[in-house]
Amino acid sequence: MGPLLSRIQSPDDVKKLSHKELEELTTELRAYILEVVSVNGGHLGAALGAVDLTVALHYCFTTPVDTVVWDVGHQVHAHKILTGRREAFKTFRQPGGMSGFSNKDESEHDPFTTGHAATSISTGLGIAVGRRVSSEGGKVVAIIGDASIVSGMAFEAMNHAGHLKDDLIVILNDNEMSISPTVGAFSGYLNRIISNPSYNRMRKNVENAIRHIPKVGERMVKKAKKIDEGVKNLFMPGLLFEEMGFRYFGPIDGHDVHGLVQILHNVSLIKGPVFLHVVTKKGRGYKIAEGDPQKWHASTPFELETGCVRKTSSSRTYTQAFGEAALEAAEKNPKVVAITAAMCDGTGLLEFSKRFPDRFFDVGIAEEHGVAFAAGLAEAGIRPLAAIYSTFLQRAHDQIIHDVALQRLPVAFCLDRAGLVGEDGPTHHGTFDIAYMRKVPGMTVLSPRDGRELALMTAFVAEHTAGPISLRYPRGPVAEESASPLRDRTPEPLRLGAAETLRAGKDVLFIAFGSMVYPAFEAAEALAADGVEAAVLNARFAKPLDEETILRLADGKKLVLTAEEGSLPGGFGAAVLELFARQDTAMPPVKNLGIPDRFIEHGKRDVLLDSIGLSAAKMRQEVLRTLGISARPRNGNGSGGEKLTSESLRSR
Ligand SMILES: Cc1ncc(C[n+]2csc(CCOP(=O)(O)OP(=O)(O)O)c2C)c(N)n1
Repeated sequence: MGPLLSRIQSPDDVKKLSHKELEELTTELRAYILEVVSVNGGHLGAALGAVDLTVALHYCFTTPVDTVVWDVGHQVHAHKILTGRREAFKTFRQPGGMSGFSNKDESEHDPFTTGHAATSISTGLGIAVGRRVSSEGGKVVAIIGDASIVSGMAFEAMNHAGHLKDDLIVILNDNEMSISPTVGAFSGYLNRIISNPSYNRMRKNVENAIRHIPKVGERMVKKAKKIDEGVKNLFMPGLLFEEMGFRYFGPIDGHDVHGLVQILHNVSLIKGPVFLHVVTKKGRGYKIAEGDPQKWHASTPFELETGCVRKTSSSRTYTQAFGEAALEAAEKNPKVVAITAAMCDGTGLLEFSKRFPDRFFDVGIAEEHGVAFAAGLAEAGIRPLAAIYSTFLQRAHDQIIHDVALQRLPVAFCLDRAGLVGEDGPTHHGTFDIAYMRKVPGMTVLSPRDGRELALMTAFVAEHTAGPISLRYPRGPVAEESASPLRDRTPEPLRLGAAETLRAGKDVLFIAFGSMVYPAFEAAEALAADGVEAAVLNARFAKPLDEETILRLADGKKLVLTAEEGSLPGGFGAAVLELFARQDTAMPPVKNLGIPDRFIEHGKRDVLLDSIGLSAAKMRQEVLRTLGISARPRNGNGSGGEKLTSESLRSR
């Protein structure tokens, strides 16, 4: 760690630095960020790009008296390091360590726990207005990226802010990139502002003029008005923001820390909403990342010198399996199209976008629009595959109900990262979709046990015409690449609402959904050694349930366990309970295994799953505990690898 950085305990220490030292600090921060992220992995490009802005913000403002709201919160590394978390930063994204995003439980300097895009202007405005209502002081700064600002929510917030006229500084951190290059007409508008040659000639003069505005309110306002009106009249940059009620300043060099300090100081004196357009470069200071900003948006651990990524696994992923199956579906049926909301690569659609550029739509960070757009396509007879992460589709819930389901339209929702996602943590875990989809009238909900079944299901949803359908699949390697005995079982052909019986057994029934089928099967195999005969049903569909098969297999069992990688309230297990409650005859006792009614922290996915009882070993324990059976000591490498003894069970 650099000598300056090792002296920084809090933002107060930043304020004591000279301008030259501020620059040195940005260099030391970048080196430290690279040192940690290269070992721990995580978001990188935007974090390196935001270092100078972060230093300038902490020089000019005093958090938490002033509030700085970072959008998404994937670029707050320098902010964390400067706000008392310098040493803790070494535990970045580690289990039990620091989160990879803004996190209000970590520090009073983080006003919100974030991870989803385009919320900062709304929440920042709320704080600004809340402070006015309760007669409290403190400036509010909301920072947002050029891809997020096109989200409906950001525009809604700006529209409101321009109307309310409360003091609010919105900083557009424009690096011309989303994860991939920013898409859409608006990005063209921003680009024209940045690249307008005549404006650029003037830019330095404008910056200098703003810097030298004196510290007095009225004169400052007049001068600022004069400057920005002059600029506006000459070149009209940022006119749109002006018309929305903001005072627009920019574009400003986001890597000139000295210039940023002066401009931030001066705009902080202006009353009402201010819009500061700052231009940064993703990956700034790390040439390898600057050269390929898409790849370096986030990374697994890598060699600092070479940029060589240390691959954690070479296994085929569900994302790949979906991408290939979507391509096949599109080849078969010319009406099949794919939609992504700024996650082309993440949803496995890169190849699709190249092969079928006219049938691929990246709507930007605009999940609500993406879903309503899919509704329109379906109404026009097209078969849209709306490939959106489970967590981000939460935002489009009304469109799912109002624009798709109520119209009985056959939109196929393809939900990647459904379940626990690991190191990204609670903002990104896709735990709610079974519940939020299952309750929608006319919705079909299904999930595969492995990559082979995902291929079957993708083909199925692409041809499903009876209303909307939701296909969820987890993050990570396909289950058939594990050592599980199920790998040798090719999935049976798929039929709407039909489950797949995988194992017979008279004592216990596991009804598992999606990613929980393999662990349930392994638990059942292991239970045989304990003298428990467990049947396993791969539910395939959470809606419609295969009621006939479930009731038949449940009959006479000592215990039924449902297993899902989704939230228990309203989830798959709840559907089975509802089915049992409708029966006139006595049903066996049921245990629902799933994600409890709380937010789950970040960590390794398999460790997190085990911690909430969703591993084969924990499922086995649950059966033994419930049935009051002592576990037989196991040797060898059975499910979960954990050796259970009666003592260890009793001590639990
Ligand atoms: C609602 C939502 N959709 C998608 C994402 C995934 N995502 C994370 S960062 C990002 C790009 C953000 O780009 P921008 O706002 O320009 O900020 P930058 O990363 O360039 O700083 C996307 C699409 C998200 N976090 N939230």
